[in-house]
Amino acid sequence: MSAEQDPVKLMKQEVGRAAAARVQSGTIVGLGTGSTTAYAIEFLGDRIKKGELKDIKGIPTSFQASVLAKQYGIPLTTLDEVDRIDIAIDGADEVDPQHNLIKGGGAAHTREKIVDALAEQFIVVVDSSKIVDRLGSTFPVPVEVIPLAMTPVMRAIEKLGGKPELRMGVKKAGPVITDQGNMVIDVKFDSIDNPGELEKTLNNIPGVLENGLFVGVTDLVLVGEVVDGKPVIR
Ligand code: ABF
Repeated sequence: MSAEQDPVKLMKQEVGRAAAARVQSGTIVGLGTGSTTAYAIEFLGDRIKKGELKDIKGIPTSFQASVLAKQYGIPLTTLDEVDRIDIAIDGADEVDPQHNLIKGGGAAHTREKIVDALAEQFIVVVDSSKIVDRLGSTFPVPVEVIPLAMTPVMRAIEKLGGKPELRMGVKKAGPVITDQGNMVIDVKFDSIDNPGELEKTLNNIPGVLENGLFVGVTDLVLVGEVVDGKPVIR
């Protein structure tokens, strides 16, 4: 099957397109990370090229997002230069019924949280495999840690009942290093009863920069699904 016919790829494209269609001219746009958001960035670029979207500026949540934005002709700005973000589009690893999220599978959750939480409207783009009844059921909680604090942070997390694992890169040749030069621990919890409390508790451990629980920041979730071989957005 060619990539163009791959229904999962088509569905992610459609979710990205639906999110990009919500962006208006003259706005500041948070540009998320991951394969679904990459399509949204591509479609924003298409709309700019066609002349239907004018005077937008992007704020990337990762090096990956800034590279894609440049590739697709989206002018970039920084948080120092703007006083607002109108809309942000970003992916997620899990979405619960309250639209709380686990993010950070791409190790970009620290910058993602800064940008997504500042946005007037934060749109999450996912496929239906990301929808869960309870956060933590399929995905561990990513925690970005300043390297010198790795051991004490791991011990503190174990005391909280989590099982921390240092995230390794391709072929396990070394740890994944974030855009900020830090490392990521993936933490499995038996059960996350109160995601908001856990988000704060983890961030309170000295040496933790940010964790991947995003509680109370989502405004809209666009979910893609493949039904009878065709992409459907809900
Ligand atoms: C980023 O990319 C995340 O925080 C999440 O980890 C991931 C989702 O990627 P994809 O859309 O490829 O599943 O948004």
